[in-house]
Amino acid sequence: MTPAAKTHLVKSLARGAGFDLVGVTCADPIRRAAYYRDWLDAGYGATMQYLRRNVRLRAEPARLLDGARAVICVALSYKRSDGYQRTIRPQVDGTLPHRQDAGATRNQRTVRPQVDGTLPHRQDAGATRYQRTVGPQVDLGADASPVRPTGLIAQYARGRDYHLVMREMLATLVDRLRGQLTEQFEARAFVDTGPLLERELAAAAGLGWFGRNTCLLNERFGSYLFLGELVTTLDLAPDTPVPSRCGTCMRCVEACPTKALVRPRLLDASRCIAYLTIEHRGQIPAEFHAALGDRILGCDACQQVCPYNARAPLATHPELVSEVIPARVDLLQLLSMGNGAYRRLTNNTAATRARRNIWRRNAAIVLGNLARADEKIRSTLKKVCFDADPVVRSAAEASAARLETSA
Ligand code: B12
Ligand code: SF4
Ligand code: SF4
Repeated sequence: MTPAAKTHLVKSLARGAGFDLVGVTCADPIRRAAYYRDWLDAGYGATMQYLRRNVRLRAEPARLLDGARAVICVALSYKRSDGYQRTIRPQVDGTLPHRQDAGATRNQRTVRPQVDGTLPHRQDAGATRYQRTVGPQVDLGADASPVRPTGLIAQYARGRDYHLVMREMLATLVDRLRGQLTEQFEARAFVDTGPLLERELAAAAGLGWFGRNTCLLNERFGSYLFLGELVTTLDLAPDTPVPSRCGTCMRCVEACPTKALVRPRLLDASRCIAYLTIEHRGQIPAEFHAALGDRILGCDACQQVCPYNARAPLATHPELVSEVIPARVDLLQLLSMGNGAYRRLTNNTAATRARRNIWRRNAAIVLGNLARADEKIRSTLKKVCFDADPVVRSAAEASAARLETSA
């Protein structure tokens, strides 16, 4: 069978296995790997030490499998009905955002890219940093009573764990390929956890382009896409990358609540709410508390405003769209949750990445953002000021103090 015919078969089987997008790139060394190293050296990877491991493997996917020739890249949509908002969610209590908050939606077109193509150092990036002191006030939930405040969970974490779902789908794809091809081949599957530059590979395979929020963005499916790969010994015909179609749009950069997008396509993870609420294990610096708003785990702000996500169809994979974790979770319950409740809440979801006390830390911070806090909330927070976990304790202390000053 010719490489073109095999590639055709791979694509039709991948679609049959349920993937929304599939493309092929060769397993050659990655051209822009130096960008990744510079990004880490500039400090944008924050405390994510695992990104520093296997840097060479990330740059050379062929090292992941003897005789590797191609990488089959797949994507699966996880877009939910709250995947698009023209502007970042209005405050439900009817108050206007503080002036500092309004700054979050200001046009950043004046942030000049560095013409020499080098990355600004984190300290330099501070020049464009956003000094937020007062943040959005937390939605008490449309149907919730004022004493049951809730916090928001990012879309990617709500369904069944995409690592499990997509690895199973990739295994099905390999089985079907073995059933149809007479030649022997090897294939190794990756979804998120392997030492690969997944966006880079997906872009090379023509699945989409890098949005200004750094996400891989497809013209039809938008950016709520999980990525996965099969590194394989099969000889396949590579696809061609697609050009960027962001045009003059800057909505994602403008919408970022913490100005983590230092400039288009450059993310300072140490400022990103997804990093702060999931990956970061210590105390969240006070300068970000208000900007968290009501976000408990992850952040979708820079995707929610993307016009391509307005048009994209809703995800159809039943396990990814299932609400294993609801969109909004009761903050007081989170704060008091024990190990059993934590397991019941997060089992089989990608949200297990954040341990129980990380969830509790985040809930404590979000409670401090409440526009109105009754006595129950204040007394619960005060109790948590004596928590055994120093990080949870300090988050509760900061929030109790904020509620005191806003009373
Ligand atoms: C570390 C990590 C994070 C970090 C850092 C994110 C980041 N932007 O780097 C944090 C914790 C902040 C994070 C957050 C999220 N993540 Co994450 N994350 C990863 C992980 C494990 C590594 C990414 C990485 O290497 N970053 C380092 C930077 C330098 O690399 P990069 O962003 O891939 O950039 C490459 C290209 O963008 C390109 N490039 C960058 N700039 C420029 C500029 C020009 C001019 C050009 C031409 C190219 C170019 O070169 C880079 C190096 O190859 C990947 C899985 C993987 N192994 O790839 C998932 C991954 C990127 N994350 C994913 C998701 C879903 C998220 C969240 C949406 C989750 C959430 N809702 O909270 C957010 C999105 C935040 C955002 N705006 O990016 C998906 C993204 C899918 C997609 N459509 O892009 C991935 C691919 C996991 C998966 N398998 O699906 N994540
Ligand atoms: S995920 Fe949130 S904090 Fe991170 S870059 Fe996007 S909007 Fe900013
Ligand atoms: S919001 Fe605009 S700039 Fe950002 S990724 Fe979408 S199209 Fe590109």
